[in-house]
Formats: sequence, structure tokens, C-alpha cells
Amino acid sequence: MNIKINDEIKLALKTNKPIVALESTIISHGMPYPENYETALACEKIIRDNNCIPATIAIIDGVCTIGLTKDEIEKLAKLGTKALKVSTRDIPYVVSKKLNGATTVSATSKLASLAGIKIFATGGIGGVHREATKTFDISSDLDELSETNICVICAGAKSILDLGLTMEYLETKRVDVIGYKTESLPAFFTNTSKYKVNHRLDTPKEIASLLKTKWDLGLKGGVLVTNPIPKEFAMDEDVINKAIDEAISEMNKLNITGNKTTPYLLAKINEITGGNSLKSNIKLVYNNCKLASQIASEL
Ligand code: PSU
Ligand code: MN
Repeated sequence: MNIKINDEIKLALKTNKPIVALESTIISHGMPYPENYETALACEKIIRDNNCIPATIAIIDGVCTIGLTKDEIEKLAKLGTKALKVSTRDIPYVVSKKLNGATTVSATSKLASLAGIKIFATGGIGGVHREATKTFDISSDLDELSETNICVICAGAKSILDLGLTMEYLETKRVDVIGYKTESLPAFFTNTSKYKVNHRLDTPKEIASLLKTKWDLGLKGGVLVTNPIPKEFAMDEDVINKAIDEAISEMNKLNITGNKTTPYLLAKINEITGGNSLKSNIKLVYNNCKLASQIASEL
């Protein structure tokens, strides 16, 4: 098989030690260099500090790799948007052509699950885009969550997406959206939104118990845990919403569509907010790595 698992993770799988998967599109397409590199390494450290093994995932020279080396992370960080953005659809192409690719939430979920990893920390997931009724732009992250046994810990969805439609779609796809210590769906840069999560749980133990119950029953598919950005790092709602609106209108003028939209918007919002959105983004990812480690340990 075209899946390479590093020795440390192999041993952890054998001895039932907790592992937390990490995606790589957030490195190449989600943040600029060198912050992306520093953040990726810091995420791994937080996971280790919380007694778990990190597994950053990407495709390296056509090999699906579970547990990147520091050099491999650096390579993707420097390639930036020149790296291929790989969703599950793209895995066969990138592997058979022996290319390098950074995996999104969908591809990372799939590969983590194939390797036997159940917990995955990221920043934000893709969702149903605004205007999706016209463009049909719905991230494959959502369908992947519907069929793959994985728990994704994120900070909710950004309002570059339509949060209401995203929740409706996840309901149709039978994906439970858990709020960690919150009833309100977090909106990535801000800790609340006008939408409600499906269920609130207040401890990693309760979340682990829900996961075990789901999978023991043979219910296929993932669970989305939304973890609000800590208050001290959250952005002002008006400031971020204005930046998002401006970025979207700029994107429409430039006719940017498809899988280029999310990376464009993230970079543009960072530019408009003078780097403040990136700072929040980094903090919320750290917060998710910590919660993911706690859930993995309980599981
Ligand atoms: N949201 C972020 N940062 C990211 C992404 C989303 O705040 O880096 C990336 C993730 O890898 C996610 C992908 O899986 O974008 C979704 O892309 P699309 O909307 O094209 O499905
Ligand atoms: Mn899309």
C-alpha cells in the first residue's frame, strides 16, 4: 500500500497510545511562511506536552505519509500555495503521479482513518459557501465527515461560509456537531454565532464516551467538535465581518472560484486585518490541539 506510517506512530498504534492527526493544507494554503512552519511545529509540541503522539499528514513524492519529518513540514511550508491542495478526490492522481500534496480536512480524515487514527485537530473546516445555491460550492470536508470514522476538533466555521447552510448540510449527512462548553456554534474568529450546535458537552471524557458509543454501535461517520476561540484571542465581530465582506467582494471581482476560494479569502482577510486574523487563527489552532489531545487520551 502507498501509506507510510512513521515508526513512532506505528508503535503508538500497536500499544494503544493516543495519537492526534494534523492536516497540511493549513500549512501550505492556510498561513504564510514562516508562521505556517512555526505553527505546525508548535502544534506537534502541544500534542506531545499533552502526552499524545502528533501525526502530521501529507503526500510526499506520491506516498501518503502519516507523521511528517521536520524537513517535510518545512518543504510544504515553503512551497505554500505552489503545493497541490489535495482533497480525497485528488489522492489517486497525486499518488499515481508521485507528486507532493498538502491534504485538506477531507483527505487528512481519510488517510488518518485508514491508518487507524481517530482524533484530528485543525483550525477550521470547509463548509457550504455563501451563494452555494448558485455555485454548488460545498466543501468535500462535509461529505468525508459523513462517511469516515473520525473526530475533527475545530473552532467552528468561518463566516466566509454560510454557517446556517453548513449546519443544515451536516444534519442531512448525519454528522453530530458538538459544542465544547458552548451551545452556540463558534464562528472561528469569534466564539459565538447566531446558530446553535446540536449538543453541548463540557468535558473531554464525555466527548470520548460519545465517540465510543457511536462507533461501538457500528454507526459510520465522523463527529465534529467545535471549540470556541478563547475570549482573549477572539476578534471584534464588526471588524472581522467587514474584512470578510470586503475579501469576498474582491474575490468575486477577480473571478476566483473552486478550491482557490478558501486560500484566497484567508490571505486577503489577513491582509485587510493587518495580520490580526492570523494571530487569532494560530491561537485557536493551539487551543484545538490541546482539546484533541485530551479527547484522544480519554478515548
Ligand atoms: N479553513 C481555514 N484554514 C484552512 C482551511 C480551511 O481556516 O487551511 C483549509 C482546510 O484544509 C480545509 C480546506 O479542509 O481549506 C477546505 O477547502 P475547500 O473549501 O476548498 O473544500
Ligand atoms: Mn469548494
